[in-house]
Amino acid sequence: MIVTQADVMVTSPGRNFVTLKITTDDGLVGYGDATLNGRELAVASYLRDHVATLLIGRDPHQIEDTWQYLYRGAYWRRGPVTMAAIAAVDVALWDIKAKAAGMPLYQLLGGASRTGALAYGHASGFELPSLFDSIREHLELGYRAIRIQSGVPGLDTVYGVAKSPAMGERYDYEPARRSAAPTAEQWDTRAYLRHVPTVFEAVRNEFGPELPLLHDGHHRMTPIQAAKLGKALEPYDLFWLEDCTPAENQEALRLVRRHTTTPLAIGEIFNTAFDYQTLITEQLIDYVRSAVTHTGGITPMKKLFDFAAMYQIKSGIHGPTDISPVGMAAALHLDLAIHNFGIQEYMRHSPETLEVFRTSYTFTDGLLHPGEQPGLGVEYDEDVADKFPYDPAYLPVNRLLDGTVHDW
Ligand code: EZ4
Ligand code: CO
Repeated sequence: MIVTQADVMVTSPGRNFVTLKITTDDGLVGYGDATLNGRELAVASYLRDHVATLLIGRDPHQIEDTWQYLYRGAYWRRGPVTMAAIAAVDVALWDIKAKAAGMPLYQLLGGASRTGALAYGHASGFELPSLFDSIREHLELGYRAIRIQSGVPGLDTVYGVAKSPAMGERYDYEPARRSAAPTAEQWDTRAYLRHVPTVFEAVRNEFGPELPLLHDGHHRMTPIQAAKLGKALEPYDLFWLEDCTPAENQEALRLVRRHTTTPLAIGEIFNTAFDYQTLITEQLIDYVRSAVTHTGGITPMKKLFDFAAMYQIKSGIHGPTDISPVGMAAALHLDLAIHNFGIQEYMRHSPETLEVFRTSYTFTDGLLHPGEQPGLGVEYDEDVADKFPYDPAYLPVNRLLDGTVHDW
């Protein structure tokens, strides 16, 4: 079998997605997600202009060799654009291999280690009543674990919080906004640190001690601020505190870890195992947050999780709606197969997105399952996709109240 065609497809059913389609002379087709929110066309160009022709004539079964060829062969290693492009190729080849084997992909990764993958959803509200409503909605949908993001007194816009959920706005479809330039959000870390523990106290009082609760700090704290928050949240028994600091400085986590037993999750903006080296070997985190789509695909993610397992660190694969259903399916096959699964983020895609991407994964009683279709189990409808042309969208930027740009 050889690769005969590699097409890069961009569609925008409510938000932008980049998908690689690899076709073989046997007529098998594999899909890979190459979506990098807010910088989509850079990955599309990387694939179209620099990778597609290299794939033609290759044996699609040689996944490891193709991965190394693209990673080492580029000479310029790592980085989100390169690693998203390589991920798309890797996942598309795994899709083809599993289809050729007539098995769902998880079978090729070692088979199922569990009946389903525990998912967490995103509840949010500017005030406690709307936050409580959002939590109840998620419980009704079957979620057994919930991320909590709340407004902060004095701030008009806050990461992770739907502005008008009563108007039917779901935070899930955000935050890439369709505008010629990024929108601006505000931030005040001290106000946030004063407020968040009161929110978790109220949520625990209302919903009891059992429900696993998560929170995303979104890279906004210094190490000592993160340590303080982790400590303040200990009475509320979080499942994890995510991205408490901008963790490209891995050493920062030593200070946080010294001060708190709140479990820590990091890595949605990382793109290789090297980004985790200190964090894993020094056991500074509890959950690896990488997305399959942004970390080079299934091949390196399996290695990364096996490495993490030696230190009792678990998975918490990134699953926002800017990961396409193809990237989501790839995550679910890994979730089912690896031993050190922790939790899977699941925000649910919009109906328009699910018209383009026909998925066979399921969400039942709070657990996700990739389904039993051969391959990834996702089909891409090109006719529907063509109805939704690319539409530029940016993530917001964040400014402190005095105008200083802060981490978003
Ligand atoms: O803001 O993927 O934990 N989830 C997140 C996400 C990120 C988006 C950015 O594109 O932090 O919602
Ligand atoms: Co996050």
